[in-house]
Amino acid sequence: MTRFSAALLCAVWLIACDGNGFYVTETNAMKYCYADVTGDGNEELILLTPSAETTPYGQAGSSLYILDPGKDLIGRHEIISEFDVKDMKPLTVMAGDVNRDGVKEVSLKVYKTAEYSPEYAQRPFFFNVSRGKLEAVWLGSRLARPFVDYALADLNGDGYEEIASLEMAAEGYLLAAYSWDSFGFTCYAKSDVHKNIENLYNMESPETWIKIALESISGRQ
Ligand SMILES: [Ca+2]
Ligand SMILES: [Ca+2]
Ligand SMILES: [Ca+2]
Repeated sequence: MTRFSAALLCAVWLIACDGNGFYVTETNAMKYCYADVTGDGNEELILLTPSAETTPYGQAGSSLYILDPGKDLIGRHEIISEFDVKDMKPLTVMAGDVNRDGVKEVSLKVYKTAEYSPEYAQRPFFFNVSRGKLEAVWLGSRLARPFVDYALADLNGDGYEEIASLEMAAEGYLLAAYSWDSFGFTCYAKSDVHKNIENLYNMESPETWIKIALESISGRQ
């Protein structure tokens, strides 16, 4: 490495992490959301940076940052916590208080194997980051069926988030709703099976939870 390229690399590194700050750019913000995950009443910016690895479901993330939200996404943000999550191959990040304890969990949709399920698959993981550590709340090996995607949304209007998932059934697709039951999630509602996803999105007079589920799954960045 020449002295010039070493200096350039150093300068780029300094811009990305000056002191306790992280500089968000259009390329390092792979997936992000805003939520109060520290339990102090103020929202944080929760951001996944990209890794070099891709999966059948798209690019996998590298680091999970909990950042001071600042004014804009692009720019320097104070780092509250930083976690290396690349081994779990996270595909996206979201947040919600799924276990109803007053603190929002960070959920990573990951692409990995599980202890009793050795094939690679999308799996829903939940963590508490409010104590500056990545504390596992629930590392799900699966939902009731293989899923296309899931979102966190208040499906029943009680102020806490449930899991809304778009799942594959033998004859098509369905939506399912899961709520926390102190050890994990229980499926408490599901839609009819629709032959294709378009039919599911265009179903006539859907129930309220289905409407919210469809909006939250389709509205995720
Ligand atoms: Ca907070
Ligand atoms: Ca919680
Ligand atoms: Ca709820």
